[in-house]
Amino acid sequence: MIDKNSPMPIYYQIEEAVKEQIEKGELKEGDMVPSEREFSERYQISRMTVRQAITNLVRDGYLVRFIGKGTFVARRKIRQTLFGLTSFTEDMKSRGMNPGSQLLDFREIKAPGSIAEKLRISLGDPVYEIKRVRSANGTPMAMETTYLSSGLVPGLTEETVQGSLYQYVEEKRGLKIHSAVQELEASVARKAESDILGIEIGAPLLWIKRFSFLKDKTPLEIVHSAYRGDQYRFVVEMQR
Ligand code: 16G
Repeated sequence: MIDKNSPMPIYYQIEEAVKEQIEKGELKEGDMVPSEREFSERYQISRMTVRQAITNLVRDGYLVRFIGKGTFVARRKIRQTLFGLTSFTEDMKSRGMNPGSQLLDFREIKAPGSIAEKLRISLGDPVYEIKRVRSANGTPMAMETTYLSSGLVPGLTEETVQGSLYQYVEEKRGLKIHSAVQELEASVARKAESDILGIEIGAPLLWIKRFSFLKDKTPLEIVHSAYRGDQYRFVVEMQR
């Protein structure tokens, strides 16, 4: 499994081997992985190298470490397909998980240029700015900042946005959410995201921007979100 002559660093080879074992089901959720000492003896490599690999696998969400107990295979990441336009609440419920929203900030502001342009409203028109931490069974998964025109979706309250925004838009406002464009970009957590999401500074994040539209192409929302890289895997299906 380890090729000491490979240009790939040894810690990287160990990481790949462990990920492959998890992928193949040879290592299952909750299984204990060998200790640093066992790894280093088995492959005749330094414990420093093993530690580096394990630390990276923990940071990336493949393994979890329990002090005094050992290191175990983590729960599989949430596989989020990008074929349908769903809400966070729907996504979590469809997995039998309990969705949560912690409100960090909720206010009505005058739309700055960039937001006004995307929502196709006038500069300074009122928009809601909503900052929420989204959680699944109590674990923070993502933080989201949402902009919606209050002209289009009036009557939002702190209480509403602690539930499902999409449900409010569709059921209470009678608007039909139709389509969205989404951009994904890799990043790492800085201090603010690490505090809010309960992850380490430098842990992997996926920044997602979603622009969603109603059937007549009226822009509905702009959402900037940071998803935890150790919890999520996004799946896209393509056809040729
Ligand atoms: C998802 C959407 C977000 C939408 C939210 C509504 C992504 C990247 N984002 O989190 O754009 O505002 O769902 O969820 O998927 P809610 O109806 O539970 O409030």
